Amino acid sequence: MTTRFSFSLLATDGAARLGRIDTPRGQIRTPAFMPVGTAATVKAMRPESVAETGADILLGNTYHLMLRPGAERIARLGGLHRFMNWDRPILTDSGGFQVMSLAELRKLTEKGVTFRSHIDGARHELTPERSMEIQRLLGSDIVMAFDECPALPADRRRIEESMRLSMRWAARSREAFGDRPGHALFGIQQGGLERDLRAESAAALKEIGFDGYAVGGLAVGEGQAAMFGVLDHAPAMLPADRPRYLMGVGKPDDIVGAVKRGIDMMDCVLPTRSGRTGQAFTRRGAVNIKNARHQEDPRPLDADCGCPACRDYSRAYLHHLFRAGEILSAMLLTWHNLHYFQELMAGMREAIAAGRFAAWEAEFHRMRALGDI
Ligand code: PRF
Ligand code: ZN
Repeated sequence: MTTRFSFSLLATDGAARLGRIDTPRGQIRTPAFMPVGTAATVKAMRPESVAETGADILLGNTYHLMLRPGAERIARLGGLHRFMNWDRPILTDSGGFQVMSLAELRKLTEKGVTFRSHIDGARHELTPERSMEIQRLLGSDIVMAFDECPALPADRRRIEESMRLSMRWAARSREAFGDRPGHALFGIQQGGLERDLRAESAAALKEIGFDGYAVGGLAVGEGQAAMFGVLDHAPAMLPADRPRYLMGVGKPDDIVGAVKRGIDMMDCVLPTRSGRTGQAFTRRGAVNIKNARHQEDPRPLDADCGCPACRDYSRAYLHHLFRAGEILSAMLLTWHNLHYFQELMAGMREAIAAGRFAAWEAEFHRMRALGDI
């Protein structure tokens, strides 16, 4: 192994951070946005196209891959990178969050969680130990600790008990992960909107010791103001010399607000899922391509975007493809959205490097206020 996993903090501007993660599979420029490749594919995109949008790292899911096609099968086929033909870093989520949102007949105990598959109803069990084993079989570069995340609103008692269970699971995750040079294990802070529980969780994770730290348990129904309220203090509770990852976030303005508050990594299905439902993100806000106002518009989606959808096609054509239910519609809009999210990250990285984040953010909000074309 030539490179071990390491994080370098290159510049700061207020709480915003510019950094670089080095892994044996390549560098991750931070702040980073990770496209979601749930089922060993970023839906509607070939992996080389995902790389062309500027992504350094993808997210994969323990839950989906253990059910189909199975972690042992992927391992026999050479691991997830080879299976899906993506040779750059992959971060995998640990499964607990997806079990709670997708699986049926869930049963939570100290040991872990048992559930029935949402695909065929088969019984399965996930524990911290099994989650670490699955993520190792997949060949994940950044492994997430096994946690539990209650939906909000929830009462304080429930948040507190769940957070403490997640911290015991974090210690078991650390133990089961062992020492794997070149691979990283991230702990996940929980604690809902409660500042003292967030602090208790951060202290527990730091005591165990991780290669990076995620802020979990947000974007689960609390709204942006409450989420930013937590992000005003939670990132600073985590070690400054490790990457900080905000899980499952978010819309462009959520991402900008999170980076402003000291977050280095994020993931979300929004650019890919929206690409399949006709929603495109541009500097002037969201555009719904199925709207009749686009049906004879010869202009591109965004004249300043260099992606294939904007470079080679009109709004009228994209509208037609969507209305006709054509597969190319999902392909082009997903490409555009991923390109937009990566440009957003690149813009923030440049602004932090130049010490101009506040001005960049003002311009970001000014453009959105103008509205579409
Ligand atoms: N934990 C894990 N995955 C997650 C979350 C979490 O809290 C969230 C919350 N936004 C998204 N994905 N393991
Ligand atoms: Zn575009």
